[in-house]
Amino acid sequence: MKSITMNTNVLKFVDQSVSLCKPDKVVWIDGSKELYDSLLAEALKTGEFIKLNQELLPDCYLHRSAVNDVARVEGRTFICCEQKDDAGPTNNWMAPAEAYSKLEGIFDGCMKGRTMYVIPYSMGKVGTPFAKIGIEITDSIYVVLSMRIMTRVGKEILDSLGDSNDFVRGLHSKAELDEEKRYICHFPQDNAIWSVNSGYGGNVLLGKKCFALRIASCLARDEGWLAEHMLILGVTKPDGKTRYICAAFPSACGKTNLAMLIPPEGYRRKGYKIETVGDDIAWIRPGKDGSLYAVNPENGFFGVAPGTNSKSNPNALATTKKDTIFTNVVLNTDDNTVWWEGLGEAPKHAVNWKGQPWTAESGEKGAHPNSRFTAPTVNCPCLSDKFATGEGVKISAFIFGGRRAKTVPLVYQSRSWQHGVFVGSVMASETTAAATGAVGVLRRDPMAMLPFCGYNMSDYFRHWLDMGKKLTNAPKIFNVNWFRTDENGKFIWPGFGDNLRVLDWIIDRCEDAIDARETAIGYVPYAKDINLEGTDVSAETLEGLLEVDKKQWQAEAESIEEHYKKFGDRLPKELREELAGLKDRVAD
Ligand code: GTP
Ligand code: SPV
Ligand code: MN
Repeated sequence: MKSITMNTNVLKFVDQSVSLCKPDKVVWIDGSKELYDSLLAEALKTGEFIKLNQELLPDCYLHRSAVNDVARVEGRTFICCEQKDDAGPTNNWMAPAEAYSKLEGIFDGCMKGRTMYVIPYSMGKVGTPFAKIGIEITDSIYVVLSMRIMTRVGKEILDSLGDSNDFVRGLHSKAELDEEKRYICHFPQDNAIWSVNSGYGGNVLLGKKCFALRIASCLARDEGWLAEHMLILGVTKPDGKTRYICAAFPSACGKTNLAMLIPPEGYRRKGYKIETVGDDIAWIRPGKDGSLYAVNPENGFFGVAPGTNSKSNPNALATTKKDTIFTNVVLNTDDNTVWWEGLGEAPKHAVNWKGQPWTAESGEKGAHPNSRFTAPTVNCPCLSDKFATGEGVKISAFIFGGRRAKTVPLVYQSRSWQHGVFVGSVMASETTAAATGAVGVLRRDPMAMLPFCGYNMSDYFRHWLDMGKKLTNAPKIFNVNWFRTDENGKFIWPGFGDNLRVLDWIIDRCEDAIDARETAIGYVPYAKDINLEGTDVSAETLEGLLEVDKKQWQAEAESIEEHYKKFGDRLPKELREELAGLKDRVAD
């Protein structure tokens, strides 16, 4: 097929990839429906896609990944810059020359007998100051059809690129799906990403974590903005004014849910509204007025399926009713629809995520815990108008948070921007199924960026500190924890829609409308200021959720000290001062 651009930089990139991968043919993804339809037909023929009930789920398909390929592989993800120190202590590092030569060996001839697809795409709305272009080369139809949902794809992207060389070069091949030869390599100095031997979303939809976070975090450092693992939501209060909030929680810790929350009945009656701008990634730039403005650079949601239901997240469920690709969920063979744990009664006749006959009585999970839906943003019933315009929304608050069974209260406000950066830098969470490895182990995940920061995390903290200094109207910084558990291991706080009760307090704090209790760790709400009307949470339980236990925080400070050790001298001294301050305040 003929190329659809005259851009010599793009043509050269494609030529080089063809020489290396040796595909039988090359197909340029021009964005036309005819082309997508023919690829879909092929995927249905080979079994890569399964057509679902088109009356109940129009244009929805099921895909199953290989059983050894169901999540991001952090151990095989590399930052390939010249100096190991520039990748820092939290990233795997390989020298660029070594990485290129190792991966060239694997890519060599990997597309023989296959078709190479060239996907021009944009992160951010084309023509806005936020937008950045990528080209992903792949041999996977799943990737093509998923990128169509997750990003803006087509010939118009190449038209907008003109003859520029300013695009991120992404090369992906499923190759043999061999775990031992699986590599996700990032080359910040070349704006390049090479991913091989995986077919799982986070490893292969290169616009997402690879570009929009790992590569973009490097661009953001150099250009004076922030690329963050954050949702963006708007809260409209009864006064009619919308305030926007960005929140960073680690993978599978509640971003999509918070971004789409439905206000509790009492709040709805009073006129509260929630709108979603983004559920996973925020690109944030300072405006002339000294405030920060955020956009969601994606065009779709790649959301966790298990736990999504008409009570926990009806907006997400509605979003997946058409034009959606489901990965690794259960197939209900009675009516050819999908199911996952938490959706309600299990189907009588079904096939599990591995493609085997399955019933709930087996005691095994039917859907993989990291099974996902890939759905267009426009399907979301509560999507913000600001998404379509692509203009940044002014951010009032940043929220950090994670899964903490103990120690961390429901919410607290940092003492200053610098203290807020400290709070983000020491964030910790119990691990989830979103990455391979043990689940439920407490690990420090600064700003939810541990697996996604494309450079030395000490420099990233420095960048955050510096950004704050340039802002005259910086967002206030908070920390939340929806996941405190009781003595039976049950979550104490109802969460989901009820999290608006906490957002409400946060907004009041941003507007200096309410007092708070100063504690050793920051400002905590007076229990009377969290509205519990319509919940079954007692005032006493809330007191417990807001408690700051000095003994626990002494241990926490010790653990933070350990965490900071690995950064050595490169850690900004301001953060060490913040730790010293915390230690002082929690001392007996
Ligand atoms: P990634 O897409 O991996 O970045 O995940 P995410 O941060 O968007 O997480 P998501 O909203 O998909 O939630 C992950 C899991 O956390 C789901 O099983 C949810 O049901 C659960 N969850 C989300 N919000 C809450 C909450 O407020 N309380 C409790 N207890 N669980 C929650
Ligand atoms: C996450 O793990 O944070 C996700 C899913 O949002 S993935 O695209 O796999 O990174
Ligand atoms: Mn995520």
